Amino acid sequence: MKTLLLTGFEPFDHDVVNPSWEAVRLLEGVELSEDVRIVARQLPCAFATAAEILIQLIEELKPVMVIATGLGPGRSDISIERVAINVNDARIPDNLGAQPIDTAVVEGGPAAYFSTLPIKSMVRAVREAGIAASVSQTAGTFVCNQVFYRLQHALVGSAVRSGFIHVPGLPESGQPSMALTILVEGLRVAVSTAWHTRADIVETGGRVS
Ligand code: PCA
Repeated sequence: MKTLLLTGFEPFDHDVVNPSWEAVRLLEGVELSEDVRIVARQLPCAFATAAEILIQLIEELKPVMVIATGLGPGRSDISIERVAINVNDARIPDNLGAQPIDTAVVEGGPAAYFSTLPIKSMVRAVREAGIAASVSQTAGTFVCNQVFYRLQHALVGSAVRSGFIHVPGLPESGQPSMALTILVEGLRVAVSTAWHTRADIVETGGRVS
């Protein structure tokens, strides 16, 4: 059996749950095809350790695809990220108290990396399943963007495609939200579409602002 590595984050900013992990852990073991199944892992919300752990997991599990997910507070849909940028600019401290401001993710690295997932196809498939989704043009400048950038940096030139998805809060957060069962189904559709689609489609999938 081959592995599609799917990660979610631990809670941060005084939250007690992180919907990215709550959803991803329910997808552990899901078979995407006869020979590929999802392996779910949690990442710490810390600049010093999250990307290191992800890269270690890639070495250990030798996945055929890697999709990281995180909570995007205020997001109202499943946001398929297009681009990771080479900037850390933390609005709040991470779970280890680090708050890098205007530092590079990778010193001397390119300004940005694009997702290598078929982002438009993923948006379309999730929408066709009746679940809100869009392409997002920024993954922010906190731990999620850092992990996304390090992920793309680590896999440059590799046949393993990778990317990042931000998810809304849960209804009890009082923020724009999505129910957990819908989130799980939306992520399942997004991940399955990523795995089964080689060439992306060309159509609108972004938001107006
Ligand atoms: N969201 C944060 C970090 C962890 C998470 O789930 C972010 O968007 O950077």
